[in-house]
Amino acid sequence: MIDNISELAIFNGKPKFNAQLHVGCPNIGSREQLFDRMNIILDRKWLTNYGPFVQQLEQKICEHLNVKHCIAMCNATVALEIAIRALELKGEVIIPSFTFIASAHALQWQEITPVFCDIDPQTHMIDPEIIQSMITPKTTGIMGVHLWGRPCNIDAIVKVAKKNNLRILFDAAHAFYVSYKGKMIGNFGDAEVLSFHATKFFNTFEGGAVVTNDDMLAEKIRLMKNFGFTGFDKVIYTGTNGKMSEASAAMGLTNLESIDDFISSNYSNYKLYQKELSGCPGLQLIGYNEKEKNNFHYIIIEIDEHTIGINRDDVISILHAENILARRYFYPGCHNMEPYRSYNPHAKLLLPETERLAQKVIALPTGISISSSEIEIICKVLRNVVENGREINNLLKHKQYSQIG
Ligand code: T4K
Repeated sequence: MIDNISELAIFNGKPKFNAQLHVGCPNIGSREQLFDRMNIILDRKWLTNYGPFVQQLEQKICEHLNVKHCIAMCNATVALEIAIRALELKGEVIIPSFTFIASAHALQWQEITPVFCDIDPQTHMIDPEIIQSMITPKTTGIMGVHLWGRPCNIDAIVKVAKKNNLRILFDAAHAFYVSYKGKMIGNFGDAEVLSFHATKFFNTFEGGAVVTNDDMLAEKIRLMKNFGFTGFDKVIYTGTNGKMSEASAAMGLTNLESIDDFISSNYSNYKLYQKELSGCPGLQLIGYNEKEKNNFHYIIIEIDEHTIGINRDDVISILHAENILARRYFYPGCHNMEPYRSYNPHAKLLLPETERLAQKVIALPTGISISSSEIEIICKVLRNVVENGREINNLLKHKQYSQIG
């Protein structure tokens, strides 16, 4: 066995890291500021129900995104559900299958059928050219997903929506602090939904928000996230509990103060990955459009099994053995998960690009807690895999055989 290969932990070498490196390790701002705010919350004994910190956070997000309304919520899944209901979506809504399951479930939860549309393999996002062919008399809307902190092809989606009189909701869970043609995400479609989950670029522990420039829609969403109350004892809509707590808002206000640091760490991580992985045949790092604002929070590579000689899942196993907990987001695609798989077992026939991409993608660790030297080591392992893919593949097969034997 050549030296580089025998070094790999999957062949009983020593793992490159003692502690696990996660994709989605939270970005956390000043602890002091957070603890000060937590003390203020405890002193004023106002813990939730649209408290002062939630109001401040909403205002600051509006300023950052230059959008009229921000309605903070307990998470993005509930924010999606409420936005869907407020927009009166019904019947069928067209969405990509290549997304986190929450995008589809937020519709299905309300008995709306998510109709899965294939993606553009270049952008990984919904292909607007295909949307038209998925529209039926039952279609009421399109939900685009700004995947990996990159905006989807908004202009083309707006065009097809206008032509067919459909509403547009964007799942912008990944796209806080990102721009499209110079305008911040948050200003497009009828509404956009942000996620502030722990694993996101900007977190409030758990959290999310609907952002919109539509006054009436914002008012309706605000009522719906608070059970439909308009005042003491008066309820005018079916509502739910989508409220963000003061503790989450305290985390949000604190993290907002460090947002430039988060971006600059993510940016240098991205540039380092780009440098270290350049010229690796069969391994492609997905780039950012640096003319726009980006949060640089997603380091996404595609593995071409035929060039490297080893498949994506084996690459993941090799990385995991080194304690690099890379993820194969968003495998296997929503259409291959329940209940969607049972509802439409043949959906994959219309989703060839989604099927292909779901076998190729790997998300790598980034964020403020990862160091340059750690990134260099991750890339060294990946280069080793690329250079020796076929040999490693043979050895892995041999290992599997001998284990079975
Ligand atoms: N739309 C899209 C496109 C989304 O990606 C998401 C969420 C949503 C909608 C819904 O947003 P929320 O309702 O969640 O606000 C994670 C997150 O839980 C989920 O928020 C996120 N997308 C998704 C992409 O990733 P899992 O099932 O992969 O989580 P888990 O527990 O495996 O954690 C991911 C990694 O992060 C692990 O390697 C561990 C690490 N981690 C996680 C947590 C919670 C930490 O290091 N610290 C932590 O506190 O879904």
